Amino acid sequence: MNQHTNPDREARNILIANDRGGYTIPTEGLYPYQWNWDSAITALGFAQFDLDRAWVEIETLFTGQWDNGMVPHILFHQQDEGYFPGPDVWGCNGPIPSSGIIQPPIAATMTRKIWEQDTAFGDARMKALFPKLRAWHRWIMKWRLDEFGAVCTTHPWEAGRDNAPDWDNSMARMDASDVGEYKRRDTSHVNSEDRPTKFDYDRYIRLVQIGRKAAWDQQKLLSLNPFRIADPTMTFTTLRAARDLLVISEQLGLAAEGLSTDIEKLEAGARSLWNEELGSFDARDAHTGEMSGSVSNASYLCWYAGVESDKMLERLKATLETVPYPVPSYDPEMPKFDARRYWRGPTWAFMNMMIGFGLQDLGHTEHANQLRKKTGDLISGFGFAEYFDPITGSPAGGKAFSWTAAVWLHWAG
Ligand code: 9WN
Repeated sequence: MNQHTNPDREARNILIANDRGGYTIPTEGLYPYQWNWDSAITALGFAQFDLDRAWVEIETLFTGQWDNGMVPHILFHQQDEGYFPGPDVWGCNGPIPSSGIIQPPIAATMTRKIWEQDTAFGDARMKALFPKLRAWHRWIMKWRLDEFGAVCTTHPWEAGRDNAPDWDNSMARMDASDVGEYKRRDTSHVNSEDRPTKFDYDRYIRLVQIGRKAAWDQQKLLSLNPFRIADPTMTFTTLRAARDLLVISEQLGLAAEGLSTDIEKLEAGARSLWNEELGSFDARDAHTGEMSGSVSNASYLCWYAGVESDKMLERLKATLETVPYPVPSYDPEMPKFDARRYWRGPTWAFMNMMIGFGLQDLGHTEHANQLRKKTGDLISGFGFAEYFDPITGSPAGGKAFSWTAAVWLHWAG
């Protein structure tokens, strides 16, 4: 462990160094573009010392919004050979070169927090953003709901938890034999043992090829895309976004037709992800109906969505007591747990913050504080890493990471 003596300054400096003028890259080298949910978290960090810059982060993200309302998961503001797959592989036609999928819609929630903090200019900037946030929400409600009202991810990158065990069975059913040659860049920046495997990458790229061939036509992809999974990340974040959009619209006197109905549908969808046998919220393959049997850190986002669960609270208590650096992205008791390999075990500070927001909102203050303190100790002890080994705390992945810095500034520090 290497104590960081002035983490406040370090965190601010990371955001400033990763700022590319209007948008922030997650980390130098590994991720040289603007990522959707990273930016929403990063904006919260900027809000602690530069409110205007916080707004700009979100406003820049929405300059990449497609005409149909979709907000891409990556905006390729400029070309960079250090990342694969780049804009030429995705083949999209939005206002800014981009990927063709989304990420969990947390922008409405984080923007609400910035708006509440900005008593001087917040209302005007929120009024300008609101129709865009609303349009993205409409797009998700139109294209991503399953028959129960849960929200589906159509690519492992879409849920933002690339190689989570939640997708294993669905990925194993996919044929990627005709993916062709390609060159990964991620493993030239960080340890390949900590990254998704080739088996996974072949399927990530194959899914991009399928989307591109369909010109990202969502109607066609409903039947063409072999990967469609109702998942706790997408469902809980969309439900929370709908609740926040409703509150914003009420306070600013903006039209909100449909939002209350959306909330009802999404609440039913969220409940449908409860796996009684597992005793946890879980993912479900929308093509087969099969549950994944995964307890992930996304399972604990229920409170973030305003969904109470005594059983998840019991589970969280046990996790806080037994795992040295919680919350692991996959339950250490389960056979597929891997303390280093990306979303198959490691702890992610920004997920902890979102779990903490939910706990606090639903009155579980003691647990929220415990989680905040443990996350703070992790960052001040091991630095601003992309993610951490939940057993030893050792840092992994990219260094000087924007969302870890933002978590420190906004919540954990
Ligand atoms: C693909 C940027 C992103 C995060 C994701 C994380 C990782 C990308 C990758 O990095 O995904 O989107 O190439 O591995 O899984 O959550 O937004 O930090």
